[in-house]
Amino acid sequence: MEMTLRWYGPGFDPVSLDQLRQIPGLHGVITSLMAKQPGEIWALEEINGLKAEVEAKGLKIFGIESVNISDDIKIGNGKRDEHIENYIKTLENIGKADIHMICYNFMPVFDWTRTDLARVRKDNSTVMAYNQDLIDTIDPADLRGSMEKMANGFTLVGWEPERLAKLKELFEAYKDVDQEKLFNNLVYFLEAIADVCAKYDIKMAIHPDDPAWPIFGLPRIVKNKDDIVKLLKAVDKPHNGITLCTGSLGTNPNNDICEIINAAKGRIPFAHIRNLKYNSPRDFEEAAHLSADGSMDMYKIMKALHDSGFDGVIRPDHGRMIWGEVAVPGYGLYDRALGACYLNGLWEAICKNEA
Ligand code: CS2
Ligand code: MN
Repeated sequence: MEMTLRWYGPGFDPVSLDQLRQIPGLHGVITSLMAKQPGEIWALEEINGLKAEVEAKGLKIFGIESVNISDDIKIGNGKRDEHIENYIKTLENIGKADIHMICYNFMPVFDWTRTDLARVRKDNSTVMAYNQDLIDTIDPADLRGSMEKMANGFTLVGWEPERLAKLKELFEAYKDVDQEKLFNNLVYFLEAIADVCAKYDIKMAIHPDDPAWPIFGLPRIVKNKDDIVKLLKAVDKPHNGITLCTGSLGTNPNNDICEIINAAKGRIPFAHIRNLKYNSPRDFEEAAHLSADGSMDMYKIMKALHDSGFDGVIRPDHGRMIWGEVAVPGYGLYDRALGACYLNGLWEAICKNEA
């Protein structure tokens, strides 16, 4: 298992590699070329430039999160095949740069969705939160505006201004895309990239839906164990894997994370481990990674991962904003560093207890 943290890259992340490299047990990062638009080719030089920056600090790139999938590929229209061709060229270059894991998502329009990016807790730290009543009443365009206002001036992944400036057209473009069509488009994409992934030993790790149910009438197809098993069977090839994101799948308390781990055994190259707290069936908020701070049992999850033979990459996912830090919401240094150390501690205890 390799413990990593996400680093948004130069110019996009107030957290530095110099800070990350001082987290004990951290040997690398998950990163991306944040300025690239979905559908563009990533040149080998650009990837090697990012790699050189990370390696100059004694760290390694253990994966890319993300090479985003264009809406044309998700909808299955217009430039789909051109964008898939470009994606294949990008995968070739990522493979040539000796990087072998990509986290991506197939959520229509929005990536993870929250209604509050800085809900104040009793300890005066802040967390991201979700309230279904608000989602049921807010216009998506207003949600976009409020997310941008709460984002501390940072670009939120999946909420890129360029893409969401065309929000009305996007919803129009997806109007005939139901779950089945979205799923078939995902299979089409995964089959098209199978050869290049085999050639360069690249594992694609699809990120689950967050929250794990359809929102604004948009279909979502990576919500639970059945969805995941169906996808892994539909393209039963080594490159087709999942990102086990406990905080995304965990938004639905009916999702048994340990059961999902066992159902996807051997097909989990990447895991986002984070905790959350259910306030009601229609309201949840994020939490510190420590089990007792939220509603999830992080020991049980890490044990299930270990016992499933997991040998992939882990990163602590969204943390609280603590100690007055201002950073990309969910991606402050301090609480993710605390999370990385806690998760490493759990892992060490599980491994030594097995010995
Ligand atoms: C991330 C996702 O911040 C997060 O919740 O886990 O945005 C993830 O990076 C994307 O869905 C992957 O494409
Ligand atoms: Mn995640």
